[in-house]
Amino acid sequence: MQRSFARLQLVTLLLAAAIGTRSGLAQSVPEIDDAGQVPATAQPVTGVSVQTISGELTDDWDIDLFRITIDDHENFSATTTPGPGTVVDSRLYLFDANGYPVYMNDDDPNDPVSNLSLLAAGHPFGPQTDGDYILGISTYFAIPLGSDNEKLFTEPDDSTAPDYTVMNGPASSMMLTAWDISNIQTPGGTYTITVSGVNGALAVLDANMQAVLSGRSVTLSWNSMPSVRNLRLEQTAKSRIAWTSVPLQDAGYVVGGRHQVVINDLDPAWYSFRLAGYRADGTPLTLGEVDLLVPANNGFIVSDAFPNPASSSAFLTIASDADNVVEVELFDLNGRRLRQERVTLTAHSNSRYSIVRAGLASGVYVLRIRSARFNSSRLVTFVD
Ligand SMILES: [Ca+2]
Ligand SMILES: [Ca+2]
Ligand SMILES: [Ca+2]
Repeated sequence: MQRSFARLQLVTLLLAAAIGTRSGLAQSVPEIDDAGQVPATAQPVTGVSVQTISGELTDDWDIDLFRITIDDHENFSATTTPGPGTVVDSRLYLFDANGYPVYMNDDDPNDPVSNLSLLAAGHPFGPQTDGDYILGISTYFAIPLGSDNEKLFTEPDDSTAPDYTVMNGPASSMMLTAWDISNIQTPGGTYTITVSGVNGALAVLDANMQAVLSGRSVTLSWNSMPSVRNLRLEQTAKSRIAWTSVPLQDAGYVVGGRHQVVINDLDPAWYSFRLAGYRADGTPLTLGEVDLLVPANNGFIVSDAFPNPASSSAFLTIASDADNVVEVELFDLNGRRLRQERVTLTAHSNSRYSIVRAGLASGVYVLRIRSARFNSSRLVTFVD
């Protein structure tokens, strides 16, 4: 018991330390093992207020990519800084979350002698929105390539009198799939990338979630959200309060394309589906939400009357999978029709039908809701 308690205390302390770090202290993020060189293997940078990212290009041809969240794109910058063992000639690259080129730089225009690099803030080639990006570093001079084997960025080496101190914009509409390392001329080494605008705060992410209904099966699809952890799907029938959670396979690191999941045998009802997850630093995210009517075989849904019993009025909700007109009739228990009304329905939207007591004695009444292909009834009780 004593040992367990001590361990618990340690865990608590570590948690407190982690939370303390998250609540504002600037962070130094180390490379773990070896950061990958394609979007699918980029190392996620966790935490907020990231100030530096440090690691090592272990070989001349090592390339390291990091997933970062830029929450202040106008002030985003990244620069390699000198230190013992630092790589002697670096290049820095920024790609969007899917690996499309944003901008790159070889030599810092403010310090071209160092051969270190700067992705300058406020540059027209720089990031135009907050969100998730991939920051890359290599030696001079690896060349990022698209799936067509073409260069992703304009290259200073393309000109006869190359200026290595410019910011280079995209030269391709492809995303990063490989690197040309045949021209690398400088050895690897350690690096420290100092960044600004990388605070890891919540950026709006939209997974473009969509639902397609077939019978009583729904296919839900959404864009990959590479930086999202513990992705889960939640669903609720509209009439219920509780959301039930369906854990999904962690979609982290998957890039490009769309994910999809099929949910079968849904009971006829109104549903909301919600895609949720967590940012790497633990911030909860809602990535998409979609409403869906799963109609009964006849294409209609009619709720029970509510409240029931009622004192002065009740209502029911009618929905259809197509534009429709239904007839709503009210009978007493002797089968006498007391009211008759036509209700116009718009496809995939709820129509609320009110049953006003006005003049009805207390007792049980039958509501019949019908159209050419539908006939259903509900009971409503009025009490004094
Ligand atoms: Ca490395
Ligand atoms: Ca690497
Ligand atoms: Ca350089």
